[in-house]
Amino acid sequence: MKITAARVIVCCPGRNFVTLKIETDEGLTGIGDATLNGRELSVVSYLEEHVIPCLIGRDPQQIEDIWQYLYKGAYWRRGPVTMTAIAAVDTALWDIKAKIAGQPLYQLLGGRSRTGIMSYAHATGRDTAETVDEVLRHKEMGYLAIRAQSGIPGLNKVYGVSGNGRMYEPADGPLPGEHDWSTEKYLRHTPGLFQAVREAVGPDTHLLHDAHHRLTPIEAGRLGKELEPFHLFWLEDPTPAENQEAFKLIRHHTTTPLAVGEIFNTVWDCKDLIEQQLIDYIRTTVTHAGGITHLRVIANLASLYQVRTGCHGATDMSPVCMGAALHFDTWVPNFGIQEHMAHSEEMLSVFPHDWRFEKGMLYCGESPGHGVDIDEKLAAKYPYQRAYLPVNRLQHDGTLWSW
Ligand code: KDG
Ligand code: MG
Repeated sequence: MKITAARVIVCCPGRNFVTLKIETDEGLTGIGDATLNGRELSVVSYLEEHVIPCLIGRDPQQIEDIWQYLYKGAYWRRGPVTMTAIAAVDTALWDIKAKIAGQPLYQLLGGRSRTGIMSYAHATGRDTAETVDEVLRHKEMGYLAIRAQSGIPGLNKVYGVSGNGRMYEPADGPLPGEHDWSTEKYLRHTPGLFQAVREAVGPDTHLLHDAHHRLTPIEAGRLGKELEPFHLFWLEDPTPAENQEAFKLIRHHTTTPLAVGEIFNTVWDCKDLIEQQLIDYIRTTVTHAGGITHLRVIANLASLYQVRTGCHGATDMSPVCMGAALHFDTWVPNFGIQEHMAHSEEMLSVFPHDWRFEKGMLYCGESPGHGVDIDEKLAAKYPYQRAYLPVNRLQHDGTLWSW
């Protein structure tokens, strides 16, 4: 079998998605998600100019060799653009391999390890009362785990809060929006938010929170400690993780479980965090961490240290990523949880899929491959629109801060 063509499809059914489609001489095709929020066309160019010419004529079944060829063969290793491009190829090739076998993808990974995938929802409100209502609404929907984020008194725009009652979508354009930030205000507000949420929701629902890289290690230690009475499932991205050592300081101060990794792209980004047991959940997912092939390397390392997976599942990865991630989650022995920030109906209509959501659980389908396709005619009706993630500035003096 040979790869005869590969094409990149860019569409914007409410937000931008980049999809790679690989075709073979035997008529089988596979697709992979190549969406890198706010930097979409850099991956398109990487694929079209540098990757696709190297794929033509290769045997699509040699997934590992193609992965190594694209990773080691480029000389320039790692980085979000490279690894997202490799991930798209890898996902499409696993899709093809599973279709050749006539099996759902999870069967090729080692088979089913669980009946369904526990997912967590996003509950957000402009203030504590609204967030509590949203948490209760998601509990009603059957979610066993819910992430709570709320507006902060005195701040205009805050990560995770839509403010207009619509679905939260941080990417807007044509230039980056500006948010303001005050760690003091955030730290004053957040323990009270979780006290109210825990009181309302009861002891059984798992609660999560995303600090979105804004705290210093010692501030993160303080927050983790103050949240301990409310028994969080995890505190996510408490501090930027370029310096993996930083997590030692947080660990010394709190038993609140920590989750990191949605912006990591290889195992090297989390090697020390995992080996030194500085985190509890690793958030890498298929699209940004080199596909199924490399995600498996990360999960296997994590399994040695009782670190569990918590795949990133925001809407800026397409339903193709979700499909592939659910097959991975169905197999991976050290599964923790899967993020589920539901796509809109418009987004889902462009990507016919067989995965489903039912009462807080996600289920991959049983059709051969990863079970997600792209309706190219419909996709063509939604042309690309440039959109940026916002930037963040300290409220009191405008210093640029992590968003
Ligand atoms: O593109 C950025 C989003 O993926 C990110 O802000 C979402 O932090 C996020 C999360 O936990 O889903
Ligand atoms: Mg996050």
